[in-house]
Amino acid sequence: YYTFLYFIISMRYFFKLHTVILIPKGPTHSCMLLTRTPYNAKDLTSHVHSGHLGPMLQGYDNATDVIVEDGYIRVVQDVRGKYGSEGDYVMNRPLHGPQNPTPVDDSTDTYDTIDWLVKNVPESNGKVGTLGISYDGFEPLMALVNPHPALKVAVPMNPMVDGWMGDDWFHNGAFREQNISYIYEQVASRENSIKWWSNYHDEYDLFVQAGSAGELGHRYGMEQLGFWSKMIAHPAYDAFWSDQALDKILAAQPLQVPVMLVHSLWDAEDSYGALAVYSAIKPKDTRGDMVKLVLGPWYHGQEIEEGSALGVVRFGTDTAKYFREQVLRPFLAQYLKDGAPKADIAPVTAFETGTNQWRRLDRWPLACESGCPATSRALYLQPDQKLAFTRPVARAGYAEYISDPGRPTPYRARPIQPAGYEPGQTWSIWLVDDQREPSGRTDVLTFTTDVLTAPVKISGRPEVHLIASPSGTDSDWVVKLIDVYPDQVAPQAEMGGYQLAVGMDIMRGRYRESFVNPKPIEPNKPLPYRFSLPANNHVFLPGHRIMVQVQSSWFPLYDRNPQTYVPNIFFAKPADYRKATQRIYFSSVDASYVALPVVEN
Ligand code: PG9
Repeated sequence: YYTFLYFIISMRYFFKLHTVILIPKGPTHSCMLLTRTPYNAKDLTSHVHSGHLGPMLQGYDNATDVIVEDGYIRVVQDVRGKYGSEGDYVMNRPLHGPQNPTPVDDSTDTYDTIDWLVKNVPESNGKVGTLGISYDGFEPLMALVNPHPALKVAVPMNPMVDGWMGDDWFHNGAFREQNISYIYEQVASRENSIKWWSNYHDEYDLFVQAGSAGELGHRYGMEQLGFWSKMIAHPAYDAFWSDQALDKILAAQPLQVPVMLVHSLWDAEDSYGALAVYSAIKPKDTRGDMVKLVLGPWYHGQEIEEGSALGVVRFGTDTAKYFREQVLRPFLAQYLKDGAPKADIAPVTAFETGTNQWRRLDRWPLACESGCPATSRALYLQPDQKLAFTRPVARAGYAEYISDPGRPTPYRARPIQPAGYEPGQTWSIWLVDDQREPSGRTDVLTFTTDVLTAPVKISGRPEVHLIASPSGTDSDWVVKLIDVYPDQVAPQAEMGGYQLAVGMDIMRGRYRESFVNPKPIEPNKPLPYRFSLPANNHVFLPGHRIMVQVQSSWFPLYDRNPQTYVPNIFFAKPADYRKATQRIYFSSVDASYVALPVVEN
């Protein structure tokens, strides 16, 4: 049974933040687990009206089994400007500084909240941990800037870290336009009461009919929304974005609070953030026990749900339950529960897909990721749609396809659902859609190895090295690394021939030389394009094949590149959108390849 308390906690400068505090009845001297959220604290803590915390906490952000069974005091707070909290709302409010001239941000609000909690919740033992997923994972990272002394541990899960580079708003400069509805609802009203609407069942049609993403926003009056206006004014990676990049911010901060970063290997929303922060702060962990990393075979946030499968991909055990009980629970207890033992947790706890084993690693990545010596196995595109670990020998070779912005390549089978979590929506698992759907398209190139006779184990971020030429003056390049199952998979027939993407990403060609200063592309000239794919901890098993797909649109998750250079694609005009002939080169002179972070046994 729990006491249900609502509090309005006064922040500096007299704003009050609505805070729900659930305290175990009976003797306590418990530690407090804090989540700060823009997604309605009341909703997150009153799932069902009962005196039992478990049912109340079901859902987003709550590792309910750990919270309830370990008797934590659960604190969930609306961030400034959302739902019950006063003040103005700013999406991922930047730290006080060039992007936020006000004296408050989520770091100061968290500090003030913790200060109030330890002074006003006598049932607590004075220790506070913070955890959260996604936007709520951004908050524990903000708390690490000038942390309150009572903050003893932080668990950012699938955190939003760099919205332009690889999290929710862009990937390498290509705009994730299906998130436009999220921006609309999240920013237009305090309680998300103004709902996005569309008269298209297939989101593909909604976005094609509108033209540019900026035009669509205009039709919905989104210039009234501060965040949207800033976003469309900053299409490149200028200071507006780089000043907010939390990996860069935390790289410049002292490491004062133990952190467990949690990453999902098939995260359709924030595939960049956790590992970027890990790379930034791990070097500061001189003791070697302050920064932990977990990589699970999950979709975005699946670590607090059921984890024995991800779509059709089965793992044999409930990987999420294992994480919560064997990793998260002892880690939190070590820092929050008086007298708890040191947790026996490896620096990196990583699930190895393919072999379906948890691995205790001493570092991440296991293999070289970028600018590697020959040990990083280059998988070369070859003539005749082949792929091999040997460099092409022919002095000339390329394949080409027509990229037509009027008929952009769908990122999944149509009708395209909204990118959301409403009943029936499968957005969360689209990364494991069968890639046979696109592999048969004439606007998608496919390259495949022979059947593997030995396992190929990769652990890190593969790096794409394309030599490519568009016939236009701008272009997007999408590359997918795919595990092709054998034609017959006895225990699971539906996996026969399945093309499972283990990593996919996009690069907007105008940024090939600089993310800050975009440039037109010289048409029909073979040029290099280099970008990383999301991280893998995967074994391509014998009997499988490895596939690489290449295409030039990924729609409507990403807005269309008009394929003619314009100053700002958000304002591209209909006449700017033109077909182009795309060439991918694979010769001894111009060799395209994917550098795999191979772990040699
Ligand atoms: N990272 C999630 C999200 C943010 C922005 C747009 C769409 C999704 C989330 O916080 O849930």
